Amino acid sequence: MADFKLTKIAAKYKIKTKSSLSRERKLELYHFMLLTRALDDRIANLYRQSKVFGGVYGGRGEEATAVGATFALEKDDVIAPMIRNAGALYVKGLDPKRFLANFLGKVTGPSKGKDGNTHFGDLELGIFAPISMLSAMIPTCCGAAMTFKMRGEKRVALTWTGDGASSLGDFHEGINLAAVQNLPLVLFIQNNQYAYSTPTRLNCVAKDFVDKAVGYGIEGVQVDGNDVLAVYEVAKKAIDKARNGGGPTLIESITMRMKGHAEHDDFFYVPKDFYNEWLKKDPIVRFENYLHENENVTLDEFQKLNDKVKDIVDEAEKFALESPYPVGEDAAKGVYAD
Ligand SMILES: Cc1ncc(C[n+]2csc(CCOP(=O)(O)OP(=O)(O)O)c2C)c(N)n1
Repeated sequence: MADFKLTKIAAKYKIKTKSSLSRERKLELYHFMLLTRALDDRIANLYRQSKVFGGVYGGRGEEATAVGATFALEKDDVIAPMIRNAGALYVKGLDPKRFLANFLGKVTGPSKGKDGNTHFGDLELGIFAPISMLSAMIPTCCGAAMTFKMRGEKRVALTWTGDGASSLGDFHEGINLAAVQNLPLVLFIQNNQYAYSTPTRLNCVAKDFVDKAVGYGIEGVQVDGNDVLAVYEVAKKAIDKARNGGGPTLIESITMRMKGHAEHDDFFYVPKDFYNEWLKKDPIVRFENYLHENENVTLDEFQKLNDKVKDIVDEAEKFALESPYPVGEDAAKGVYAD
């Protein structure tokens, strides 16, 4: 079915970033952003059918920040994603089937049906499971980065924190430790304009979140978080620097959470005009315009890429729905080291 339509955008929203990536790699970026959004939407539907255990925290509008950053990593690098960064998991190689199965509490999910939502990891893929306490993954990543440094391994740890979470103690302790130890850490502040219902102006009086880097004597960079190529390029630079002994970088990625904090939150506190302005900067639509105009991606090609994602999501949903729930006897297994 040919239903793909290119939404034209105003000149001021067009992506003008110079990119070192090939056409093929750019199409991979597009694939991962589409996949992230399609899975987010599917999970939200399953939530409304009462098939999901726990809450559903999506990343609509923030796909470029997670996907662009992770795309710049090497296989042996590690990430600690937060609730808005599902796209990072797919880039790292997590099978969407396992992701959906986890939400449905099935044994085939990474936490084997013992935890709902996004609190899972996969150490073989280099993914640390999120600790629910906001910003706690920063010191955790410092630990990994320090290990890499002590072993003389050229590996990097990358994590994200929210604008709200950048006011917490672990953020400051973690960034300071990374700075004084010159650790191979890349830290994103994902400024999505809100911490639950609290707008950024009620959270921090610094003009820009990136200014927090100055206080710790490390490099800080600000990036348009809805331009996937820009996110990739700044991440790549920071990652290369970290890998070669140059120490940590703080990157503020400016984006917008285009839904409520979670599916139960109807978002009433976000002014309509503000939301509508961000809608024009949708990272997927902007990238589609870029690909069409700069890489000659045809509507037919877009259609095929969208169909492919739909097939992956349909298959993942079928797999998750058909997978069994865990049995009672297994409740205590895997809780501690066997
Ligand atoms: C230490 C701590 N306090 C409160 C919470 C509850 N909580 C979870 S997400 C959230 C909002 C976080 O906002 P932000 O850091 O800006 O990230 P965003 O949700 O916008 O991505 C809160 C208050 C928590 N998980 N940990």
